[in-house]
Amino acid sequence: MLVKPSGRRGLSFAFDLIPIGLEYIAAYIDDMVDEIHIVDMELEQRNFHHLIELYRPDLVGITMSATEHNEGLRLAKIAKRNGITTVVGGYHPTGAPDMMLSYPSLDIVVRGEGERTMRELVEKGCPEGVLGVSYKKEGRIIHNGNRPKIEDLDDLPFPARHLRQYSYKAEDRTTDYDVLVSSRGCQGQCTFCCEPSMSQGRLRCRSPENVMDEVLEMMRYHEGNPLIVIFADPNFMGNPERIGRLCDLLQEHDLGIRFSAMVRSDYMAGNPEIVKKMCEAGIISFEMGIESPNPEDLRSTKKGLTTRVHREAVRNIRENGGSAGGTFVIGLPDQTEEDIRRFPVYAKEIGLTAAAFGIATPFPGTEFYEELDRQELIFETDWDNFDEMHSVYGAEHLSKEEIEELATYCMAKFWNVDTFIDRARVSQKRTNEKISLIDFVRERALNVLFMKNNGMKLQRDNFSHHIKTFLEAYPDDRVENYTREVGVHNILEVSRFLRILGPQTIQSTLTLDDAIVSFIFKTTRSTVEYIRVIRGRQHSTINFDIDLKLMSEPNQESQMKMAKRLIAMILHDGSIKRLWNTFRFFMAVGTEVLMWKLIKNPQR
Ligand code: B12
Ligand code: SF4
Repeated sequence: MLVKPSGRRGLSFAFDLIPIGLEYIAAYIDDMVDEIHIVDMELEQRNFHHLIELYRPDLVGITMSATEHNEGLRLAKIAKRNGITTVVGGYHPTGAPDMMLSYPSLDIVVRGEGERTMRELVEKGCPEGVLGVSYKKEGRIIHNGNRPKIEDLDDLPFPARHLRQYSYKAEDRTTDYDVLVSSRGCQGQCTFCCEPSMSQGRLRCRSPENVMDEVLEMMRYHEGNPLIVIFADPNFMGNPERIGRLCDLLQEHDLGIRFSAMVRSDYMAGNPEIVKKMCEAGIISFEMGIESPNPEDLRSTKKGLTTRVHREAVRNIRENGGSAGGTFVIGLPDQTEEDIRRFPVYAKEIGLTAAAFGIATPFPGTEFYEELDRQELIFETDWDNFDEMHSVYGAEHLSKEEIEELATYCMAKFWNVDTFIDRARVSQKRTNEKISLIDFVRERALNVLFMKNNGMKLQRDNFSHHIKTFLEAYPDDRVENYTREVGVHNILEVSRFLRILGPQTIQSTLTLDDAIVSFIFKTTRSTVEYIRVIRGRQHSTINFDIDLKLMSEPNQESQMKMAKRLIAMILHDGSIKRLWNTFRFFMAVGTEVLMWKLIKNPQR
């Protein structure tokens, strides 16, 4: 029984995480075991005791990242109590085999790539002499030698999707989602990343033909449903010629899949023609480790990039209508508040259309961990918090609370209205179409939900405080300047909406205690003149007030309270003119929703 522990963290609040490593292992040993089951406790409805009873496994293998440490151990204990041998693998156990084996519930750690090691382990029935394994014998920990890497990845069977018991969904929770690994490893040496210890700075690639065969198999598995696929390669563009060939194959088949990939910005900057090809072949969403605008950070983390490269990479992606996403690492030992506040500004300046600001986290096995551990600076003992959203070690100039607040500040400063409009504007280059108002609003609702889930899970105790930080960061002159310049009506399909609505100044005010932020939408019969985000309020013709206190108490009662307040507020300012304006607003929204439904589902 191969198990992925539960515990969504960070990005996996946006979409389900697929335990592709376990599917690779299952495919590799499928022919030599009587039965094999892959259990994903995130999506599993039955409890673990029940599954143990049901499948009665001889061996339980658990995949683990740091944030799955606690939950993984809990499952291992249950397995052990039932007399089952337990094996763990993945980035976290590979980085800390001794620590893992200090737990009585864990018998064996598989370090690095798991396929061949697991096969040999199952074949032999004991860990002795199996390369890539650490285990306990007579109270001592034994580390067998490292297993050489699989040189020809085309030799591997495709991951055992046929054993999947769950339906994995993308951000919208309706579109099918899958993961594809077209290469392993990365030539990079970044001090905070687990890849250097996992793959020793080497990149190994599958042939484009072999990858294409898996794409076709994947299409059959998803029965032609709309599909979003993440290339889980740590460094997808590590061999640009190979990607060029893969794009040719993808274009020949024209399957309509939307792909996203994690790439290094130097490869994106240096290969504009391949970037163009990728966008044409459906690889349209990119995540780059930008890390910092500060050359000193790029040097100390051994990232090996320059800010010139950042800009060129983003330009190449934008020109082709792709989504240019960047991740930043905040809270490095000597960063100051001033340094970090520059991050979201820089992200906008270079033109990123998506950004995430992760808190520097020392994962076992990384150079960063070794250094901080040597200096005894790591104070966090709960592995749940090693999620790049919590500060876990003592930095020089900033406290834990300050760093976590700065992460929220960066998110708010970047993810403002102008960024959302800019994303739509860039994708228009590829589609040549305006985005429907309802699609745009639905996407924003998903973003808000993601931030809310993430925030509430991570900052349970001081969620309100973080909302306040968010509100304080939000007012920004850039929004008005940008929306005046580009004209929102040129990007979103709002002509019918504006005709019904007419000239208005719509104000939506968010409050939390004394923090007040208003969003103002100034419309004419055919244009959105501007969107403005200000502290406080201004004169308006239509007004909506939302008290965020109710949002931080997430229960049905508060939702009811919110609805009642909304109605009271609409009726409160009794002037006939205002009521009429508000009525027009709802008429315009209602018409858009109706038309959207008719277009999406014409037979109704
Ligand atoms: C792709 C990826 C993602 C994708 C996942 C897509 C999916 N699967 O659906 C996305 C973007 C969603 C993601 C999210 C996150 N990720 Co991530 N991600 C990666 C990446 C790039 C590759 C992982 C991968 O798929 N490898 C390919 C597969 C085939 O390998 P594998 O799973 O490791 O399995 C092999 C071996 O490890 C081993 N093995 C694994 N499990 C087991 C179990 C047994 C029993 C055995 C025998 C062997 C074994 O055998 C497998 C086959 O060879 C890595 C590495 C990197 N350089 O960045 C980070 C990495 C795994 N992610 C990391 C982090 C921190 C995160 C986030 C917390 C980031 C965030 N703040 O949001 C979230 C985690 C969400 C969660 N846990 O809830 C860290 C984990 C660090 C750690 N030690 O725990 C890594 C290592 C990056 C880093 N910082 O170095 N991630
Ligand atoms: S470039 Fe990315 S995957 Fe490679 S070592 Fe650096 S952070 Fe890790």
